[in-house]
Amino acid sequence: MNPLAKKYLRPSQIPTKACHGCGIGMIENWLLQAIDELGLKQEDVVFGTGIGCVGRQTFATWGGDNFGATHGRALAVATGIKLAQPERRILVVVGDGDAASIGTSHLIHAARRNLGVTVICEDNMGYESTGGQFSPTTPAGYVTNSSPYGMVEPSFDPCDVVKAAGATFVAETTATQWHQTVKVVKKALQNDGFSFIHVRFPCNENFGAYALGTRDTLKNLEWIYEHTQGRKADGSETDFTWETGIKHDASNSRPEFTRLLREMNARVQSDLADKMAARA
Ligand SMILES: Cc1ncc(C[n+]2csc(CCOP(=O)(O)OP(=O)(O)O)c2C)c(N)n1
Ligand code: SF4
Repeated sequence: MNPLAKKYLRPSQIPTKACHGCGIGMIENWLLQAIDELGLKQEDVVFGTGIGCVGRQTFATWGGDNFGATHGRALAVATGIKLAQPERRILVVVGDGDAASIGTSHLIHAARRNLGVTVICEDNMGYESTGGQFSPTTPAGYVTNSSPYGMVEPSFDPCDVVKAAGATFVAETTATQWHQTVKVVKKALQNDGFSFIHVRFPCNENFGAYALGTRDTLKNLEWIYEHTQGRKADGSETDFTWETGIKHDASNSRPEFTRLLREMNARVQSDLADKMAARA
């Protein structure tokens, strides 16, 4: 067994139930590497997930404390946990539908508040667990199960959204960038505030089959690689390029949200105690 999996994960949850060649397990391995390189223990991290393939394949894999939230609501649960247990690192792993569609409102406001969580948005460019419908990150023009004539809507970039909302650390990588992903996850986990990492990965089963016409793992990964580089294997330009790397780093530049809440709570309690004492 992978030594990092042995150190951090629950043996009953391995191997993953994901489809052959899916990128979810690979990204989780990179998260473990970042956690390990920071010297964190199981009890230092609370691992939260949403719903969907990303949620289902990673839920309760972590050997320490876990939570699984309803679709789009992981950051609401994470807020309560961070408030109660500020010393823990909260790692939230969600899909693009979860983070950037049904959960967008939570995402924006968690960024605005500078909630102390690290969100890993694992983006397979659609709602894959429900059969491959398009999501807000499906590239325009691409065929999915619910856009047989091509995606009519323009996509949006969740990194731009959280940065504009006030996130203090924002980065983007793809499933072809192992070392870069580990590096930015380590930086994200060291920010006592809202960190967001957007990682695109291949879903061979749905996105690959509908949009790219292939379930071949290597061809799907090659498509991701080409769009990370902006160039195809034959040297021609791709139809678009993902800009990867650190998009914004203002780590530890403003107070973490639940710290402000706890400080306010202490002031309220002290004022109440003063008033009670004055009445006695
Ligand atoms: C409140 C709610 N609405 C809708 C659903 C149905 N549903 C389950 S997974 C999913 C889409 C998941 O997409 P994404 O978050 O991108 O994850 P993926 O499966 O692609 O990894 C939807 C709409 C649900 N479970 N709960
Ligand atoms: S449907 Fe796609 S995202 Fe879901 S487990 Fe299979 S390959 Fe992975």
